[in-house]
Amino acid sequence: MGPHRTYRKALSTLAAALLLGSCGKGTPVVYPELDLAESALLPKPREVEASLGSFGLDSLVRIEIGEGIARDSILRSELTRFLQKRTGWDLSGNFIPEKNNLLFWKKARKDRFIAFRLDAELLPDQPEGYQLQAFKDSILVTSSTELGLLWGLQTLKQLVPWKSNDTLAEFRFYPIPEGVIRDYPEWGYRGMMLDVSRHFFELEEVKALIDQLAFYKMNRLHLHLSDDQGWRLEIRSWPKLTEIGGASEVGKTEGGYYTQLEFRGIVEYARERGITVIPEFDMPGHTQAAVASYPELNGTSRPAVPYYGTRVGFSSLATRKEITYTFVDDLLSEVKPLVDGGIIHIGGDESAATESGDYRYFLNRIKGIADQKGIGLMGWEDIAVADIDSTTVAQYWTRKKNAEIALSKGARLVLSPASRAYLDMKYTPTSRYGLNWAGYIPLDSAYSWQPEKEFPDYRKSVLGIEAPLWSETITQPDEMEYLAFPRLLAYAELGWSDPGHKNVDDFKRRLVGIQPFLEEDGIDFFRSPSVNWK
Ligand code: TNX
Repeated sequence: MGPHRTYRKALSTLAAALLLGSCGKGTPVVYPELDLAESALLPKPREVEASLGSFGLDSLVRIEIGEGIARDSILRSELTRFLQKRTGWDLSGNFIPEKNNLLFWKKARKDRFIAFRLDAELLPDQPEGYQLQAFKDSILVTSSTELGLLWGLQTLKQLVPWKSNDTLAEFRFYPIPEGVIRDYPEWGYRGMMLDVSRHFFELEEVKALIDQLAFYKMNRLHLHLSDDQGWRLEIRSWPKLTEIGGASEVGKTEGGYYTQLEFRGIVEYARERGITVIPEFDMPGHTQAAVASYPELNGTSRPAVPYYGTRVGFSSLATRKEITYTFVDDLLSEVKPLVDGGIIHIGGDESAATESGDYRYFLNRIKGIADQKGIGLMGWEDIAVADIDSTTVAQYWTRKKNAEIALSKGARLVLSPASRAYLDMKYTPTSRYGLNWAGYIPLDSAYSWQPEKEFPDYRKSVLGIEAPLWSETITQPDEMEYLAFPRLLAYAELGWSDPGHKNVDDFKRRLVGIQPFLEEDGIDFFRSPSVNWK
């Protein structure tokens, strides 16, 4: 079938024709004909085959988390929590095999169940792919991986209607459209960055953001943990980083930091939900908070005092002093286990106060230390001038030339061009928050970005996309949400969906369908004027 598959139109949600089914006691029940292709799924799945009919989700449904699934408990708890929220039913006792809830198993439906199962044959080349089959009597979510099952769960959540059907049967049920979804992502790296340095965001606020990212199948959270205005992660061998550097933020309001235990909590919370956290420590520039904490690290003649403004490019580590490399070594040693040996981002952008030879020298020294520790580095595209290699990821944000140099050295790219992907750019000149140095990014132009067109041979050279949210102008969650939503959903779709299926009107239709989720979660999204919000 061609790229525009059978998205059947015209069948309204509660179609006129009804099918006959039966409830446990034999009373005839009619299940409505629903069209899966009309569902407001975001990001848009690859393939949807609608077959008219529905699965009736009721309080007696059995739920199975298949054998050998290590993420059993997160699948269970996420599903139970979600269904409780949506239906009011506590279905925690409905899981197979039966435990101590004999009462339920006496009544339980023999004819209907929801199952999550591993199947090595299912899209074996797509490590995040999954299939969701909805039949009259069962919903089967299958994947060759546990990640795939998590993404399948998010899709299932988006399929449960907001209201039960109270007219078609004597009991309450939620009809889920019948059909098959086969789905997998376009890119392996689908990220967002949050700058917690310019303004600090609390632990619970970051976790709430992780829930949002997971719901839209995004799988990377890059945390910008240090900059001129604040140092946000406890480093035990350099305690003043957070004692002094953790106290400041833009505008001189109260800063903050995460203890290693708290940060580890964020990493684990994210990982359970399919998201990898990438910690960034920006160096050798953007380091005023570090040098204010340890003046011996100061590489400029500027006083080593805290900074509360929003300028960039004035600070630098002392690139020719050995103490700086002791610092970097200690830092990487402490952070590596916190992210289970995953990628560490070392910034490297806008080091205008570092002489260019010193900049290269510094980066090459860091690269050596990282290699020796077996750490893969990521950095802003500026790092292309150093001796980077195929273990390095360069993040393209403004100069294509640099990104091309990085590629020529074997590095791979994550794409975040500021004029297309920066969540801190205002929507329009009247936006309440945000900057405009890279232009304005209304929702439609965010969605119209074509990351696959940025570099030739992109499947080899590009890992994916990331939408960074710098926090100079935002101090708390509602302000963060105003800039991030709804554009984040456009980036989620660019990261996941087939570019050949792209259609801005259809995207906006589905966005309106998703609106109740945003409202339920209290997300203060910007009412982009081009969308017919409810
Ligand atoms: C540029 S993007 C920066 C940040 C600012 C941002 C504001 C990048 C690598 N550096 O320091 O916060 O612009 O949009």
